[in-house]
Amino acid sequence: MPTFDQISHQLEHQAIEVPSWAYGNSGTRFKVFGSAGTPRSVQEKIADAATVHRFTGLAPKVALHIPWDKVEDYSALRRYAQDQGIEIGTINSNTFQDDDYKLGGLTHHDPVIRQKAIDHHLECIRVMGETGSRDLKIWLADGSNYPGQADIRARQDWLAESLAAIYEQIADDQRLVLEYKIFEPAFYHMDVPDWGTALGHVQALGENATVCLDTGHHAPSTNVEFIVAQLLRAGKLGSFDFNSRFYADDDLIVGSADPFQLFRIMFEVIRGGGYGPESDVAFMLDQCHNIEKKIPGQIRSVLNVQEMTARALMIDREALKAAQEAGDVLGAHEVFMDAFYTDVRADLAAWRETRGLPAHPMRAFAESGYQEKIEADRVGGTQLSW
Ligand code: RM4
Ligand code: MN
Repeated sequence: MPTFDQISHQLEHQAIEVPSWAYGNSGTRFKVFGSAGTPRSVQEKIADAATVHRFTGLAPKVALHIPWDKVEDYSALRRYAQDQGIEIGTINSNTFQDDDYKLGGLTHHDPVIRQKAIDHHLECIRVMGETGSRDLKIWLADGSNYPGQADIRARQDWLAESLAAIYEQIADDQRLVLEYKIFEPAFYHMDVPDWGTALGHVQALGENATVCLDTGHHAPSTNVEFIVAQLLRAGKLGSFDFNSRFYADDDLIVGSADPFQLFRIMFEVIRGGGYGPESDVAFMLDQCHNIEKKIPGQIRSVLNVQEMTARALMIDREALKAAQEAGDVLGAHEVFMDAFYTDVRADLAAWRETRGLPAHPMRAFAESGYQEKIEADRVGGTQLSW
């Protein structure tokens, strides 16, 4: 097995995009708990995101959500982010909170509503021009609750038309990234429920259209790393929305519910060429911190990704291949598990120090006084993430 020192240079390529909404208050349909220090503006969310980057060196970009992060001057917002030491990443559209979208947005039976939803995406593309963002990520809440309620077939045709109208405005250096989700908020059918549907649509659009894999958006026991392998093989894995789940779309800290799954995903990413300077896969978090503190929650998350990436990089690929080709079932499995069971935390701490970062980012943040400062300063921060 390679040593940590043999793989550590590859960790320099790691860049994770944090979501602006992770810093706002969030909750379940039962309760949103307020928290001290909550950002009162998008600038304060960006400042918190930049703090995660300062303590970890892992999070150079923050993803925004429109209209949650709407401002007058996006060029100024871009400069603000740069002054804080980060860039603005993916722009996420939102067609799930306007009454007009009750029965759908891009897939609505009424062309007037469809056009409204298309126009929202065109606005997002204009925002991207000013923020310097590459990716427009589209997640649709569209679907139906009762059999017979909607023409599920016609809605696919409307979706294809709507997406084509949006894609037309995507510049050569931009991408449209389509996210899928098995259920919720619609319970009978979703218009983009799975990676096959998403892949079909983005393949019809063209080269700059790809799929976003949100790790919380599958049926229980789905083999997510197999989907990773398939999308990479098709050249269509655009981005991840990382989070963990026990039951449905729980949006918990990535790597907390099932670190082994994160390891398996990172292995397929590396195996499939999705990791490193040549890859254009965006590694985003899509999480909510309902009861824990938000900034430490995000720091923990990016560290979890780093840890499982390091372990996945340590798989002895040659030994694995040899065992596979010899038909050595348990030998191959052992090579795989050897890397998974290797504790890299001390090595990572030492490596961080060589790069001028705190060895223990969680501890360093706790001791920095940042949390106390925002709790004292940001009085009245009720900024909801939705
Ligand atoms: C959705 C989906 C999107 C995210 C919103 C907040 O479930 O995962 O990616 O933008 O939540
Ligand atoms: Mn998501």
